[in-house]
Amino acid sequence: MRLPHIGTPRRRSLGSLGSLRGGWALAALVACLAALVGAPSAHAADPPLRDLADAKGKVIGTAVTGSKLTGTYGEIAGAQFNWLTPGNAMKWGSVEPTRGSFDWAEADQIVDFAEAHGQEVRGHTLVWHSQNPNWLANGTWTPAQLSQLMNDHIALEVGRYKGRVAAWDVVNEPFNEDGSYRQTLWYNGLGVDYIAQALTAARAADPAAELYINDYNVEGVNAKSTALYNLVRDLKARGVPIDGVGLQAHLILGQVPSTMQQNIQRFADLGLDVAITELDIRMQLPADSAKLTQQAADYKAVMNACLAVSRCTGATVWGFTDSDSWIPDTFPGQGAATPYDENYQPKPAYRAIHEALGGTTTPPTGACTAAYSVTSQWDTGFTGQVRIACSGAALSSWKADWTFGAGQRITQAWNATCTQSGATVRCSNASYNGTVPDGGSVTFGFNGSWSGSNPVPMVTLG
Ligand code: 9MR
Repeated sequence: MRLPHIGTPRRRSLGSLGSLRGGWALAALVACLAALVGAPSAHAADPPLRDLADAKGKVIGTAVTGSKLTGTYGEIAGAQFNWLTPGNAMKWGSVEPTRGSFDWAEADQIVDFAEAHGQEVRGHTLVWHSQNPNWLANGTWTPAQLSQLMNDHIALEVGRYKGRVAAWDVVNEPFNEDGSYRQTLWYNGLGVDYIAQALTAARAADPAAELYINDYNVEGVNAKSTALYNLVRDLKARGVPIDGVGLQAHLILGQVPSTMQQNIQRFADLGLDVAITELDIRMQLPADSAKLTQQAADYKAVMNACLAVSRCTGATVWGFTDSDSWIPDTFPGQGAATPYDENYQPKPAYRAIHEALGGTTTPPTGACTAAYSVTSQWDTGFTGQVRIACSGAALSSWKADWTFGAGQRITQAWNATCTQSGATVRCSNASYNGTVPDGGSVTFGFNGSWSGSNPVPMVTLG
């Protein structure tokens, strides 16, 4: 596994109050809730997930959509993760929708973004039964033609990103649930040998890239994972290039397989790396605090199963925000499967990943905290305040930062100097209120504009 670059530490924010749609009464309620929740922000800035993962030599990745890599989505994707996987951009149907006519725009964009942010890329995916272009899926091919098409595709795509994509999901989802081979274009045309052929072609196109077979429902010990185990054991024995297995880990709330660590270990014992490649944990909507707490425990269990095995490279989440998740479209009524909510506020699952990666589990005893509240709200505007309070700690000059989740803009501030760039607001003390003594507090206020919703952000103190 390649070690990701060490990123610049960023501050975290915590918790979520969801989105608020209009109304004075609701605004007052939110003000109370925000005060009660207290938006705890540790005085010392907490490291982002990627710094914790880097320190352990592990992957913390996310699937991304290229068109969304701006604003808050781009900031979080760049700040928190050390690996990116294009969610759809590198699939055959995306890159060659018409035979011989290529569209690399989104894939290039994601690889460029990753490089600009010191991130590695997981290429996904070269040989799959799904999301193939119609011309390929509906064509009639001899085995020789099929083999040529597959080999040429791999040579072209892997070659294009040679040295820039660290690992490839070369073959995706080759098995049925009972461990038999899935009847696909590739299997039906070429037999099981398509897998060895694909791996060999990928190795030739970029000898430095790590080559994986990736599948779902193979997280615990079961018939399907045993079929995968037998396959990769035999490939290795035959000298076919294979570096690892990807366990997708599209999981259901409360159903992390108890044999996950044991399963990871048995692949590792073959001399293979194991990556958690598409982690999400879905629940029946609406989410509530009990479900989110269970989800956090589930995320932690997955992280711990991986971290307990040195050859487990780490985990990639399949979208980091509930606003960019495949679950609601595929499983109607289910969702909330990722570590951030739809307004980019971290959920308990985020904390769980943070803690599993070695982040602090309990807030320091002495701390300064910041509580954001909306004190009044009307059709297009609102007044808000942040109260900074210290207990067992003190501040001599303070900064309070947050990220708006729904396009809000600060128009005016008092008792602080505030600037806004994109969604990011940075405030610092006025000349007369920089000191927050132990046991004391400072409050500053602001007016802002909003539309659609006005969710409460979490404030980070510095
Ligand atoms: O996240 C992807 C979604 O946007 C696509 O509509 C879907 C089509 O099948 O594929 C999703 O990603 C899949 C991944 O490529 C392979 N494992 C299962 C993922 C979820 O379906």
